[in-house]
Amino acid sequence: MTEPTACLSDNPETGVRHDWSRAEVGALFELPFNELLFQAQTLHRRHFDPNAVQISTLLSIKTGGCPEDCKYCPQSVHYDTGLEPEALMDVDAVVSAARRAREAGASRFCMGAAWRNPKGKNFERVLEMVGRVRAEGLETCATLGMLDAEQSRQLKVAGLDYYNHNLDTSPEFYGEIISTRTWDDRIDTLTHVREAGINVCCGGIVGMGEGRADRVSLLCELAGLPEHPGSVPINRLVKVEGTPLDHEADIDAFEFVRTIAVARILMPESYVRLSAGRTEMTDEMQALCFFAGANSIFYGEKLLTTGNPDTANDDALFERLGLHPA
Ligand code: SAM
Ligand code: DTB
Ligand code: SF4
Repeated sequence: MTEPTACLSDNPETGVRHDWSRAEVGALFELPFNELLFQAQTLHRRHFDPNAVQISTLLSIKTGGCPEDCKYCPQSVHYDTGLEPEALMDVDAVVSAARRAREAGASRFCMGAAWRNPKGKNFERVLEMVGRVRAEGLETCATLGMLDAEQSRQLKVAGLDYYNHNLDTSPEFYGEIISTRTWDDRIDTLTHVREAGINVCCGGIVGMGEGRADRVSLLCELAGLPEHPGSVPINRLVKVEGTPLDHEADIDAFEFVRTIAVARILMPESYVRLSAGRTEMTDEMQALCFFAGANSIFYGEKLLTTGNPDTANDDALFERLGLHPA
């Protein structure tokens, strides 16, 4: 039997490292499933209450019509998914939705816009939304596409707590998925956000036809950022008719759970969000993801444009597993 090259004893203090090699991370993926989950859960409970799950709610504040060509995305103008584009919402309507989310138990409200990057009057309206949502007592998060340094500073001043901008996949596989925005563009936005003092929410999507080596590489890149993202969303591809990835084969359920476990081990102080794709997962699979170290979800019946589990089902799942909101 070969010995794993990485284990908890490498990091007796906090387990936080930024120098994980592809070989080490590949070795974690290769561990027997029970061994991997045990390591992930052991590290998880050093840093978090193992029964607490952070609850975020998403709202699409500007839907569809996006000029980018991300092959997974129903909101791109490049694909005919039957989605009706909508203009940027009014501030009052967003604040009402945020209030409802808070009353339903969310601690963070995430506003998503299908833009390459925000501009002009629309950006000013988003700044107002951020301030008003924060005044409702919620943590604020936004995902608006690429940001420059000045926009990042303005969002910080307006009260933005988190900015979501994903690496999406490995640098090696990236060109198969997106051609209109480069990997380096994404790194630049993440730098601006971090330097403005906003917490970074950054993860990716699995199940897009990438190989395990790409999942290894994506997680190495995330853990290699100058600071580990405060939140790491792991999305399982939601296949939408009309997008080029509609007919992609499903990723194996255990491989998905392994991806969560490795994310937990590599970024032990980060919230790992079991993100898009829960509607297609069984309760049992989600329970395994929580055991593997996932400790955040999107709660509410819609993600941006696609479905998310019924809140009644999520409430029942929390009850059955003895989980509580963080
Ligand atoms: N337009 C902005 C951007 O991409 O920079 C923000 C919104 S975009 C929808 C946010 C993230 O949602 C994407 O980076 C991607 O990781 C995720 N996403 C989009 N469509 C998805 C799908 N069909 N399945 C899983 N995740 C998806
Ligand atoms: C993230 O990583 N996942 C969320 C959030 N960040 C913005 C979005 C998932 C979108 C799924 C497809 C849709 O509903 O349009
Ligand atoms: Fe546009 Fe974001 Fe969708 Fe890409 S993921 S097409 S940038 S909305």
